[in-house]
Formats: sequence, C-alpha cells, structure tokens
Amino acid sequence: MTKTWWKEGVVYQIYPRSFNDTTGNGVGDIPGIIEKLDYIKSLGVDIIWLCPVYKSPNDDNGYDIADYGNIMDEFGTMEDFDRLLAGIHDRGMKLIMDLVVNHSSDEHAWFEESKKSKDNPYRDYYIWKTGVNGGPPNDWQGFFGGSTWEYDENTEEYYLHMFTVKQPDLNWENPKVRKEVQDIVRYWFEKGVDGFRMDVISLISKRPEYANMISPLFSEAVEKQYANGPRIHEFLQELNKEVLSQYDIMTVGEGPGITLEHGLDYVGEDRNELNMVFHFDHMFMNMGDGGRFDPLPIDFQEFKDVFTRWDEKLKDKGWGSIFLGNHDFPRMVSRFATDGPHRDKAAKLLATLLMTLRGTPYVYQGDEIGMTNIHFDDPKDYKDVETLNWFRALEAEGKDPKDHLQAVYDIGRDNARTPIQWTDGKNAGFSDGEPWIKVNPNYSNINVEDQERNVNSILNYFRKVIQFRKDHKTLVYGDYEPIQPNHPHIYAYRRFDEENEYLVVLNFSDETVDFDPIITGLELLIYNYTDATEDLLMRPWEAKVFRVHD
Ligand code: TEU
Repeated sequence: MTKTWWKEGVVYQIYPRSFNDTTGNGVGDIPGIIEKLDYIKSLGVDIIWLCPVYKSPNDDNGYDIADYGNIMDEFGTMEDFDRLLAGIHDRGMKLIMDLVVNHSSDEHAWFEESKKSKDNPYRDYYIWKTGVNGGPPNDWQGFFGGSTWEYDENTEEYYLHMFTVKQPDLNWENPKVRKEVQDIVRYWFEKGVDGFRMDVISLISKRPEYANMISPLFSEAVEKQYANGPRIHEFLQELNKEVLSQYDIMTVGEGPGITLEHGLDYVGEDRNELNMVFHFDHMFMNMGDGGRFDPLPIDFQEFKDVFTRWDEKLKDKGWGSIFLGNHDFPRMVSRFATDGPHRDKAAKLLATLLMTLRGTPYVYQGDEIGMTNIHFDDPKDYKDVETLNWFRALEAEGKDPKDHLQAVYDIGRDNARTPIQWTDGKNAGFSDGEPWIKVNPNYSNINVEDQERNVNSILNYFRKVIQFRKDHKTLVYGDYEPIQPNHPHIYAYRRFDEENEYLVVLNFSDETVDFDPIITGLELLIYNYTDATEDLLMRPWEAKVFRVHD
C-alpha cells in the first residue's frame, strides 16, 4: 500500500457560515477563520476542508454557486482568501475546497444565458427537456422533496434540478461543461489549494433515457438511477488525466448512491479517479420507509458492520474516509452515542473510534468540544432549505410542522449548523451581531474557552487521541480485525502490522460490561476515564486502547 500525506493526515471540516463572525453581521467569515488558525493547528489536524465560500445567493448555503472564481461577499474578499491559504500553509497545514459542479446556481451567468432561448450557446450547459402529457418529463423526486423538473415559460421546456429549483444540474455530456470544470479546478490549484471535496460527484453522469422512478424507495432510486451513471468513470478519469494528476493534491468524492459494490470503481488505486469517497452506509442507515424525516433508531450491529465491510473492501487497493457527521447530519454525539449525562465520555469514545479506524479521519467543527443537536421550539427558527421544504410539504397536507419537530430534532441538518460555541459570553463568542441561526443555549456549559482550561476536557482528549494516531502509524496503515463482532454493546477491534498490535475496546452503552477479548499482554495507552485501569470491566461509554505485547 502506498503511503501519502492524505492517508496520514487528519481533516478538520469548516462550515464557514457558523464558524466565527468578525464583522458583526451574524455570519461567519474568512477573517474569522484566520483568527482561529492557531486554535485549529493546536488540535493537531493537518488538512482543513472548507465548505463553499464562492459567490452564491445562498439558497443552499453556498452549495448553489453563482461564480466559481470569486468569494461570497458575506465571507470576505479574494485577498482574505489568499491570506487564509497562506496562513494555513505557514502553519504546515493544507487546504481542500468544496467543488460543487453537479449543479450551479440559477444565478450563474451560464444559466442566465441558457434560459434565454433554445439556441443560446449556453443552452446545453444544463439539462432541458420537453414535458410529457402536460407535465414534467418524468416522475423523479428530488433530494429535497418535490419534482426534479422546473418549467420555464419563456422556452416552454423543463430544466433538471436534483436539489432546489435554484440549483440547476449541469450537463456533463457537453464537453464544454467538462472543460469549464477543468478550468475551475486548475484555477484553484494554481492558487495553491491542496485538493477538493467533490459535492455529489456520483450524480454527474445522467442516464439518458430519463425513465420514471424505478422504485418508490428513494435510496434505491438514488443508487440505481440517479447515481453511478454510464459515463461517471469516464468523466472522472478525464478530469484526473487533464488536471488532478498534474498536482500533488487530494480528492474526496461525496457519494450518495455509492455502495460497497461501486466503492473500488471510484477509489481503486489502478482507476485514476478519486483518492477517497464519502459513502453514506452509516449515515443513511436509519432512514425509515418515509425517507429522511422518518428516522429509525440506530442499529448498533449494522453500524459496526458498515465499517468492517468497507475496510474489507478497500484494504488492498483503495482508501477510505472515516466520518461520523458533517454539515448535513445531526451531531455525532447526539446521534451515534448520547448527549445525556454520559456525553463527555461518549464524545471521547467517538473521538477514539475516529482516530483508530483505517482511513482518513474527518472531524466536523464543534465535535471536538462535544457540541450537541439543537431543539428549536418554533419551526421559524429553522433555516435549512431541506427542513423548510419538508415543513412546506407537511403544510400542503394540512399538517402543522410544530407537531412533527421530533423528526427534525433527530435528523435535521441545522443540528450541525448552529454557531461554534467559543465562550460562555454573548452569542457564545461567535458574533457581536445577531447570528444567522440561533446559538444552542447549552453554550454556557459547552464551549471552547472552558474546555481549554480543563486538562480532561473533550477538547484536550481530541488533541491527545489525534496525536496518538500520528505517533502510531499502525493505526493509519495497519490491518483491522473486529473482535466479537456480534457483541450487543462493545465495538472492539485489533489494529496490527508486523511490528505492532493494538486493541481498541469501546463500550457503546449506559451499562457496565465485563468484556473478555481473550487477548493477553495488554498495556493501557489511551482511555477516556481518568481513573481507568488495565482491566476490561468497561463502564458506560468507556473507551480504552491497549498495546498488545507478545
Ligand atoms: O449533499 C448531498 C447529499 O446527498 C446529502 O447528504 C444531502 O445533503 C441531503 O441532506 C439529502 O437528504 C451535498 C452537500 O453536502 C449539501 O450540503 C448540499 O445541500 C447538497 O449536496 C447539494 O449541493
């Protein structure tokens, strides 16, 4: 297996809107990130992934880009961006950007041209179709609900949008579009950025028949009909050959619909496509029949099995990404562990999991202090377009969103989008003005300033366990083998190579569990209870990592 910086690095994801506001307009900004670079460096992370900062009308918080070569006014200027990049590089870190090219904003100049007339030179930059029987071209449902087709009266055709109406899908069949994407990517590489996270990259190649949905199950339609289209690998190989391969950069493709079966096609070392993908097997595992807003409890067995199956799939020829949350999902501690009385231990346990599996770990901003989900009483406090669309759909059925807030508490994207809690002062130290989304009221107890002062805080544990991963390369490259994989409460595994062996034991429960891994010669190295001992009587949410001696 080849060794590289992006396999050994730890990534920290920034959602700029909610990170740190220096202007008082209630929106985080690039100078706000610059101000916190020493803090980010102090975590021990190597790579920053910055969510979109390009010009955007913000229908989907920057995932609707109106100009790929400029910075959003609310976030600052290109000079600010250049200072950010230099500040990151000065500290020995790298920066990866978000590349959102499955779609653009409808306010992008290309789309403004495209909608003017059927013979406009930009018409084929997007996907236009005539209607069928007075309705849309087919019955496709979008990621945020409703039809994926929007009628345009001027030219009497429909355009495709897999996300909001303000996010028209680009037509990758058009070689000019692919060339534009290459130019965008090259532009940022020439500026010195170190890679890209590629938004919904699995969706760029459409199936030309545009047949009706093959299944009422959204996840099935995504995998078999929306994603993994016939030319996806050709497109990625072309991008790789023309641009990616010319630079020492990293790529991680975001991949709804990328299941185990497709994984290696995208990331196999012999494929010349992407370095890693984010698959969603654990992130969408608890969707009920009603889709995202019909969540089921997390199935712990399945949760473990997902990591095991993917490790097995990628171990010889690929590489994985290890993440438990991002800006699209609830807070990891609330979702996969507990934000009740055991929150402190539970957050540390998840940090241990992130840093001891094989694959590049991604830490989402705020998880390093154990930030939790938000429960707004008033539906009006929610800002996410996906949640708002769902409220609208409920209202259309005569229902009151107020009666359905539990689903949003469980699964809504705003859970992860409340401002970072820096202090116990005004607006949690995020902004002097009124934050664009309300701060989680628990900031008086959960904040960076407080955790800096406490050697045993979640924050300081993150620092310790990140350093631990870096000091023990076996945790990066070594083999992974689950121990007693069917245990109802414990997630345990060995990581080993020819020289070293480690045992990780994580108690995912509120109970004390007497665990017997039948392995001897254990020396305790990392643990989340200060008074931990070498035994395996695991207290609630206890995590221990041992060296295994022969
Ligand atoms: O997300 C795509 C995706 O498939 C989901 O995780 C999704 O956002 C969703 O919540 C479906 O239920 C990416 C971005 O990460 C997301 O923020 C954008 O809204 C989306 O693409 C469109 O660009």
